[in-house]
Amino acid sequence: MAAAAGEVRLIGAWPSPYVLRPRVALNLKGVEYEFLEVKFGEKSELLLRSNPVYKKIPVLLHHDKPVCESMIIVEYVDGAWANSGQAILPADPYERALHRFWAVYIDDKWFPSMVGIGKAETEEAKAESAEQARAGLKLLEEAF
Ligand SMILES: N[C@@H](CCC(=O)N[C@@H](CS)C(=O)NCC(=O)O)C(=O)O
Repeated sequence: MAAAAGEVRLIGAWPSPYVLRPRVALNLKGVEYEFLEVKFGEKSELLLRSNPVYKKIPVLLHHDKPVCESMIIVEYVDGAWANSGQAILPADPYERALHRFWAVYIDDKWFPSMVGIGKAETEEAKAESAEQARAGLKLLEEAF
């Protein structure tokens, strides 16, 4: 869906998995947007103004109004462009709750174990994080 220049902008960095969420959502909806690439960890003036609480990417700017937090952005995109592309979240409240639950699980449990592999200072700690990540993936496979 063609958007007027500057109507939809996304502040992000390409390697961030959190930034991928709104990018996938915007693509599924066919919404054109401007990608405002920042360096990983860089706090641009626009980022600080748009997300003063967490100071994190991604931030969606729709008509200059900021929307923060990747899953909140996905839900916003789903609602704001409800009539274009495919629905992202299920309409049924229970199914929606289940989708939100697993998104929170990925953020709170699974992703930290992935990060833990890279940050581990001993082989033992690395193996422990890898095992947690594997178990988390198995759980996700079973859930879906
Ligand atoms: N809960 C946030 C997490 C976002 C997040 O952690 N973003 C990272 C990039 S992957 C960030 O901006 N890190 C910079 C920092 O922590 O200062 C979301 O889902 O959007």
